[in-house]
Amino acid sequence: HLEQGVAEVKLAINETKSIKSESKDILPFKANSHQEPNKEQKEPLKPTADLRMGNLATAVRKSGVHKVLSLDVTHAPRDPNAVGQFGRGVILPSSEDGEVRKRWDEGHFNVYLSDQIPVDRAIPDTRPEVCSQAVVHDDLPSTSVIFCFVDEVWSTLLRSVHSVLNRSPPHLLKEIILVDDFSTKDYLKEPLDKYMSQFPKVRIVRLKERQGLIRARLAGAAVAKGEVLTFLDSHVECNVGWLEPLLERIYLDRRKVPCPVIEVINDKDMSYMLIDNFQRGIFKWPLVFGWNALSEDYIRKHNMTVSDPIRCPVMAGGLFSIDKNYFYELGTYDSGLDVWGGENMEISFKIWMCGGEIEIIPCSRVGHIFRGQNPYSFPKDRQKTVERNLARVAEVWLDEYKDLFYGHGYHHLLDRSVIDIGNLTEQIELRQKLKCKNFKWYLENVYPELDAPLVKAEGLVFNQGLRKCLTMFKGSLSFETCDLNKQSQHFSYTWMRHIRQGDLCIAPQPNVNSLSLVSCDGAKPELRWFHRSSKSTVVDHFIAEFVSHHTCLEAESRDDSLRLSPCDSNNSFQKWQFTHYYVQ
Ligand code: UD2
Ligand code: MN
Repeated sequence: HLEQGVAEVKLAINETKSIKSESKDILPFKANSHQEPNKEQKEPLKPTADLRMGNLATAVRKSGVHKVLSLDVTHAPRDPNAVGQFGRGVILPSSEDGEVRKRWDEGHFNVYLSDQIPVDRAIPDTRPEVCSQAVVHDDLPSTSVIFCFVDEVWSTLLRSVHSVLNRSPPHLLKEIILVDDFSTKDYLKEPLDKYMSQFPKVRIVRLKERQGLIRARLAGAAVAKGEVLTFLDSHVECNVGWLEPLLERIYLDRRKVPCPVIEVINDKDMSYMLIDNFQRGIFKWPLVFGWNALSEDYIRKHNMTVSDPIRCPVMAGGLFSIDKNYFYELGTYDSGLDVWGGENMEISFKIWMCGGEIEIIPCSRVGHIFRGQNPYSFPKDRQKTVERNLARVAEVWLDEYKDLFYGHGYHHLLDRSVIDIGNLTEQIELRQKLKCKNFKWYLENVYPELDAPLVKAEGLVFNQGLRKCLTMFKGSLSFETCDLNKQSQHFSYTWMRHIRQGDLCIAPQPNVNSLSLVSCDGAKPELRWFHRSSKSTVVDHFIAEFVSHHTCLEAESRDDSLRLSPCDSNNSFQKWQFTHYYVQ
C-alpha cells in the first residue's frame, strides 16, 4: 500500500503545475495574541541535508507540493444503476412502508433502505470548484482514522469504512481503528471480524464494558500509530479528496484542529445533500451547540473565498483531525465525561484557550446521517448524563461565566446532593499546567459575538410606589432617595436570580413575611427571585418563587421597610426597576 501511495504522490508531483502553496490563512477573529508570529509556516526542510544522506526521493517529496489527490475510483462505481448510487435519494414504493418502519429504530434512520445501497457507492463531489486544483505538501503526516461505535447498523458502518479506504491516499492512511464500545449485536462480533480481515489496515478494538464515546475514542487513540488522529462517527461517507486538506492544516501548524464540512446524508431517502457555505460551529447558552452562517459583512471584510478555512468557536464534535502528540499535550478529553454529549465543548474550549485553533476546511467534506434520537441506550438517564458532562465543562473552563450556564435553566445542577459531577482536580490542574487563557479572553478573541453579560441587571433598584431606592445599611435594608453615587444602593440581579450586594443576598422569611440578608449560595433555591428582567418591560415584580409563585416583594410605605405580600399586578409598591438590564 505504501509503495502505491508514494508512486501516486510522484505522479501527482509531475502533474503539478503550480508549485507555490496556495494555502492562505484567514483571520476572521482578532489577531491571536497567544501566537508567536512566523509559526504559521513550518520551516521548509533543506533539500541539501537529504541529498547528503543520499535520499533523493525524500528530498523531492519534502520540498514539494502537489495537487490534491482525487482518487476518484468511486466515480465509476461497479454498478451505476444500483439503488442510491451517486448519492441519489431513493423513494421506496409505499408498499414497503411497513418494512421501513419495522427497521427504523435499529438506527433511527432508514436502515431498510441503507441495506440496499452499495457499501461503496459513489457520491457527488461537492467541493467548491477550486478545491480539486488546490495544492498540498508532499510530506503530509499520516493518520489513524478512529471510528468508535455502539450497535451501529452494519451497512452504514461498512459504508463509513469503505469511504475512508477508497478516498484516502493509501500512504497517508496508517490504519483504521474500529472501537467497539461493547455493542450487543451479534453481527458486530465474528461477522465484522471476518469482513474486516480482508483489509489489512483495519483493526478492531473491543471494549469490555460500555465506556461511552469519549472513553472509547481515547481507547482508540491509545493504540493509534499514525502521526495524526482523525475521529469520525460510524455513519458517515467521506467525500473525494477529504483527507489531504485536513492534514495540510496540521502540517502548517500542529496546533490547528481541522474539521471537515459535515454534509447531510438524509435519514429518510439516504441522499447525499450539499450544505451551505460559510457555516461555522457556535454555541448558545446553556452550552448548546449550533451552526451559524458567517455574515456577508464578515465575509467581505476578511476577503473570504468559499475554500478558505473557517475558524470555529466550537466544533460539532464528531469529525476532526488532531496531531496525536498535541492531543496528548492537551490532556486529551476529560475522561470523566460519560457516554455522550459535552465533549465537543470541552475539547473546543481547551483547544482555543490553551493555544490552538479549530477550523472548518471547506475542501474537506464528509456526509453524516443526523438522527432524530440516539439509537442506543444510555446506561443512566440521558438528560442527567449530558447535564452532568456539561456541568463538568462549565466548572473547569467557564470561570465566572459559569453562572450563565447554570442560569439558563440549570440552577438545579448546583445542588450537588442531587447531581454528583465527580472529581475535577485533575482537569483544573491541567488547565493551570498548560497556562491556558481564561474564558474572558476566549469570549473577547474567539467568540466576541456571544452575548455574555455577567449579571442580568444591575444598578439602583427603584420602587415605583415609594419612588425611592433600595438601600443596604449596616446589614439591614431600607429605602432612601435614589443616588447613583451611593454604593449602598447598588445591587445586581444575577443569573442565580439573586438580588445581591457584595456577598449578601436578599432572602425571604416565609413564616414572618419579612426579609433577611444571608450569604449568597447558588445552590439554595430559597434565595431565588423571579423578575422579568427585560430591556422592554419597565417595571416588574420580584416573585419569591420558593415561597410560592404568588408571593411578591413589596415596599412598606409606613416605615420604608420590606415585606412579602400576595402578588398584585396593580400594586405599584410591588413594582421594581433596575438602572440597567442586560438581557432581553
Ligand atoms: C454529535 C457528534 C458526535 C458527538 C456528539 C456529542 C457529529 C457529526 N456528531 O452527535 O460525534 O460529538 O455530538 O457527544 O458531530 N458512540 C459510542 N458509545 C456511546 C455512544 C456513542 O461509541 O456510548 C458512538 C456512536 O456509535 C457514534 C459516535 O459515538 O459513532 C457519535 O455518536 P452519535 O452519532 O450518536 O452522535 P451525534 O452524531 O448525534
Ligand atoms: Mn453521529
